[in-house]
Amino acid sequence: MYRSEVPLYGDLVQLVDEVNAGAIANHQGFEGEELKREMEENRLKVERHGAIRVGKASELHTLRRLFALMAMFPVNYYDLSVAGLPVHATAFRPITPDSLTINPFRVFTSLLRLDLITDVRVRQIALKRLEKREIFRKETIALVEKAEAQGGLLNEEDAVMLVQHAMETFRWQSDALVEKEVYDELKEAHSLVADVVAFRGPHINHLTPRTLDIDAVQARMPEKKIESKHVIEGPPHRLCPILLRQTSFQAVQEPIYFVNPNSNKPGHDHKVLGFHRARFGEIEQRGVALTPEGVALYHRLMEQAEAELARISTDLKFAGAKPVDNATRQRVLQECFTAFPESWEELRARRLAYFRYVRSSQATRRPSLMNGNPQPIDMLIDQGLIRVEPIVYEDFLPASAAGIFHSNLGDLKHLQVQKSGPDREGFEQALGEKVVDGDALYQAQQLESMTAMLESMRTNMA
Ligand code: OOG
Ligand code: NI
Repeated sequence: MYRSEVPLYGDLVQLVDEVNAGAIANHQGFEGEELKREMEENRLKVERHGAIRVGKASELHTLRRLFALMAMFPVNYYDLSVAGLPVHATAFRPITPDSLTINPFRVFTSLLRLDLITDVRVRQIALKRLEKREIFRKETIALVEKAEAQGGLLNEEDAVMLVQHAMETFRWQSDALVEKEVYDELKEAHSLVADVVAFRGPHINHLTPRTLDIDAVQARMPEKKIESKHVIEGPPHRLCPILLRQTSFQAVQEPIYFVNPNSNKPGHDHKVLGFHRARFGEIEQRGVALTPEGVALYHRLMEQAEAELARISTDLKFAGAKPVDNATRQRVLQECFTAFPESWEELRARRLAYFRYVRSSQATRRPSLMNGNPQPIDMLIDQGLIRVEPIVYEDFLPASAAGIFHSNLGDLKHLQVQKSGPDREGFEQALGEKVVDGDALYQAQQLESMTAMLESMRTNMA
């Protein structure tokens, strides 16, 4: 659906597939772990995330119930008000290793926070328009209720129907919910308010394929006539990739048809033509999930880099030059991140990242990388009896998300957003459930792999 709606997205996916095929061909492999590699390549072929924005609590609540039927659960709370955006968000995604391997589809879902809009009139218009809006088909609601009554299950026929009806909620609808004057007024307050309130549904605003080499894709975008966002968000290139790096292409301008207040008078067209920018493309490269210690080190180094970049940017402005370009940004980040370990073994030994522990098929002795006080498990790794595999970071980074939002909302000159801090409680109340803690999931995955591995060693010895 999205590919036919936004053809440029299809071009981007093609570019990503080309780059990924090259990266896989050059890959040295995981010590003969063919099966695992194959699984990861299959995952990579289908791996996407999308994003939607909803306007009211009941919409988020129904989305939660709908996604739960697809084994997608809200993970983490993201407060975007710190970046001047009147939304908070979560990401619906699979949470078990098995379902992540089949298809790790995630939907970054934002809820509008009208309480942060300072203009009382705009707030009231938005409330009134949203109140009457219904983004789900009645068939969707009926099937969700049916499934819930059957313990979360549907027969095949109903399941197919549910997907078909539910999909319509996310489709682009060029017929606006409001008149042009209302759209203009909402947009003046904040483009995000217009994007949510002026439409009949929460159109998917981007779908993001995962690449193994984001620098290559960014460099090759002009080849496909794709105008990329100017810098890559997140950490720099690393030999052992960490967390998440993202870049996007600019939103496309699309026609929309506003409600015509004079349409019942003779001689007036039914609709009023206008334009809106909402839908864009994005790519991402995912690395290892970091422990709280790793995340703290990441933030410390990012802060250092941002301070240095701010200094360079001021100098450039002074000299009348353009803003900091991607090459400069990456160079500064690289310099700051020399303080971040760049081998899996060190990341593991210093407990900065999460790993899966697996028994090795053949023990291969190798020189010890340990110093200090190695634990028994470290010695087994040293002796090659245990192998470790990085656990992929499956979530998002608020600072990068804010950068992506901003690059696609255009110039926010008339920013009227209160900085009132997060409202996790309000979000969870709307959701009807607490969000899952992403960190706890990685920790559990690491621990479970360790337990299973030790258990298998014990049975083997007995
Ligand atoms: C969501 C932006 C956040 C990401 O990848 O961080 C996001 C939006 O623009 O609605 O998708
Ligand atoms: Ni995204």
